[in-house]
Amino acid sequence: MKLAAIICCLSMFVGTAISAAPIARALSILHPLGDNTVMGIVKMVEEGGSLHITGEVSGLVPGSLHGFHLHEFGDCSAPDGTSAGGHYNPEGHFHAGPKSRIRHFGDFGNLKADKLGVAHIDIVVPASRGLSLAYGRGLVLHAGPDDEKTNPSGNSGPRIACGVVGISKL
Ligand SMILES: [Cu+2]
Ligand SMILES: [Zn+2]
Repeated sequence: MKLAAIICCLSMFVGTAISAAPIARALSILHPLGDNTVMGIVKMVEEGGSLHITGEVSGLVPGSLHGFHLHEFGDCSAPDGTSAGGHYNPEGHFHAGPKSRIRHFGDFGNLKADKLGVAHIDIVVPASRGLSLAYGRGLVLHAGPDDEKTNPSGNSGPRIACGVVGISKL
């Protein structure tokens, strides 16, 4: 009985120690969907109530704009990316742009390709609920621009690249 009590207390201590370690960085490799050749690497860091999203996506039409979101599921298995589900929206808000506090958690706005067809990502979004919500979900890039107002997804068209968000050390 005494031993059981010790093991119980010990496991509680270990459990507390593990959950106390904050995980504040994420990485996602975007893979092309269907016939696209779009590829990318995206990093996310939690910085005092915001998410800072950086990275690069290549294989885009020069000068083009593309809706970019965190979707509910980290499942990019469907050829058209629909297995990733809709925009991740734990608070039940309407679709909006990345600057809005009232938006889908996953509304990251648009990526713009440069003249070489490469989008350089540098987005800061308010994130009152932390990055831990993003792990294991799916990042999706769309063929068209996100108008940042039309529900449920900003009218940004088919999905052209998808990646799962993982815990990162760097
Ligand atoms: Cu999307
Ligand atoms: Zn949305």
